Amino acid sequence: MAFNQTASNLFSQIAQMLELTGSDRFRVNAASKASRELKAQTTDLEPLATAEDVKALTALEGIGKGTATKLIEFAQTGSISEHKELSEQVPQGLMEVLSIPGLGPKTVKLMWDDLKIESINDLKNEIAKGSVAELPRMGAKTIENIVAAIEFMESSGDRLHLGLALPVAQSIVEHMLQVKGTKKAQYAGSLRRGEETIGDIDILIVTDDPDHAREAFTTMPAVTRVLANGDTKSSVRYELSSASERFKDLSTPAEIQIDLRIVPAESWGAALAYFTGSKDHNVALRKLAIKQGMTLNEYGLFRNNDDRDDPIACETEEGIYLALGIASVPPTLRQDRGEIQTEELPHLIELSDIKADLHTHTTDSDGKLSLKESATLAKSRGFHTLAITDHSQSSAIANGLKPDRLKKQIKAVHKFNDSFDGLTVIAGSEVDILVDGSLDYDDDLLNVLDIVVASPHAGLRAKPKQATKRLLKAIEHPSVHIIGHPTGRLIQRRAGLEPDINELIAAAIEHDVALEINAHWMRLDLRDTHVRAAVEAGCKIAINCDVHHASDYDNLIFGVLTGQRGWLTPDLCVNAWDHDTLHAWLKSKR
Ligand code: DGT
Ligand code: CA
Ligand code: CA
Ligand code: ZN
Repeated sequence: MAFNQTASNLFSQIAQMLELTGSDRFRVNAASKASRELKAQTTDLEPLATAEDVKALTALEGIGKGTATKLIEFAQTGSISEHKELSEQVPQGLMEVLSIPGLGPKTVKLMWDDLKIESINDLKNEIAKGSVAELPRMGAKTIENIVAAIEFMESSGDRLHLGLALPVAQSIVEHMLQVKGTKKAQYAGSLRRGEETIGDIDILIVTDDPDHAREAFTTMPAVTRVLANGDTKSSVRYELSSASERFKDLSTPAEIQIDLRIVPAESWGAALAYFTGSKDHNVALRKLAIKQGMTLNEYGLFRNNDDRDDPIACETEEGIYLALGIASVPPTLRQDRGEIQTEELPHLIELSDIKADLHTHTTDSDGKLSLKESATLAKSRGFHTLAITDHSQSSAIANGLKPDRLKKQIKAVHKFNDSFDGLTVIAGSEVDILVDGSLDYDDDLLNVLDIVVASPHAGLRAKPKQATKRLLKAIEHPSVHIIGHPTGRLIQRRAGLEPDINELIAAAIEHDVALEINAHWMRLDLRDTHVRAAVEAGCKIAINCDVHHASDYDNLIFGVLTGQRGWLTPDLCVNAWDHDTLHAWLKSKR
């Protein structure tokens, strides 16, 4: 449902820009309400908007005639004219100023009006001059916080989160495939390897009409600058519709570089292998080739002394691995971490193996989906089990459930499950692991839940030793099935806990607890290297979407890619087990 999400982001930006340009309250509120409503929709609005079906759109809760018209415009033209017009009035740099945590539109407008601040750089200069301190409600502490936030944003680099890069790459591949003459198009690089952040997007194509391809690539609406446009390679800067409101305080670049390479049809496999990398994997492969009297490059694998026009393998990646005498290495394993030396590579987990989500929120805490909406989505994905795990009582901001509310919810979930066919819905909790390692409900209550996911949420700056102790205590608790996002890190934003991961893995095996890969692209925690250690030790792993919004179910792929990078096989992943195996494990802890 990328359409809903992107449209929601556009409306959120419209609201912000209206506010910055001094529009009236009514228009601002209408745009930000539209943004929220779009995000909350459980139906994909793209087909309706494409079909110009105003009636069907306005029949949905929260969508009025005005929003419907703009959605249709967005489906047809890829943009909304109101958004475009406002973008001409509001400097892009000012939107970046607005993305600094702790700065709201009112203050930013004042900075723009009174101090002519139009970028983060301007803001830094004005703070240094002392003029920001003279604005109303600007205490020393507030300014200190702004400076710290800017420093953090600048230090977290300009790599893009996997979950933000993938849809961009997919849409460009689709765009290029539609250009006359294109025979093949595929993204390569770190993105194809499923890395958690992406430096730039690499796209390879085969085409009969290179001029046309270059033209189509360099004139995409989001291109802000053409960096290179040669015979075989074009590079552009590409503007991202900035991260959604939900991730307002997430540091993400405003633009990313995209490289397009036009490769000869006959060396497609060799080029794909070369540009997928990783560099270390390529180096190791080339060494292996040299040892066998061969040369490997982006045009093919050649026997030394042979005719350079007559490669041994070059059309497919598999052909190259085969000719080198090793197993074909899936892109996610190309890290030079033993994949070339391992005779039989594992049968990696795939998206289609996942049959359950065991960590999801509903409107009872901070989720946006009702029990029924979430169950319907889970069922439509072919899942056999869905666990409802709302927040526990200490998570006040997340509207965590007090014991009474939880008891009522358990009954409601069980009753719902009896009436809902084709999916088993179970009652659980994402219970806070408190700072001392104890859990946020008493043992009797935990023990009547069908599933307990225990996660750290607060106190994430603890020292490593204390973090280990805290998490070990939760693992040892007899009612706990899964440790949710074990470190609590947020990629490029918060380091999170740094426990001794090997100790956690050993304890998880001893107490038959699964460690979670949280599939949200902002978390991906456990990270790939932790998964690898867990898998080598034989520890159970869960891959959960931590669903709050309908679109969160789409994050599953990022969890699966992270699992693959950790050599995860379906037998160790509890979400890939069949219904009876999973439920027998859940019950074994009761
Ligand atoms: P990124 O963009 O920083 O997230 O990481 P990659 O891996 O996508 O790196 P990138 O975009 O610089 O290059 C794409 C691939 O091309 C890389 O994974 C391997 C290949 N490649 C690029 N430069 C070299 C090189 O100097 N030597 C070798 N062996 N391979 C290279
Ligand atoms: Ca790259
Ligand atoms: Ca590149
Ligand atoms: Zn959660």
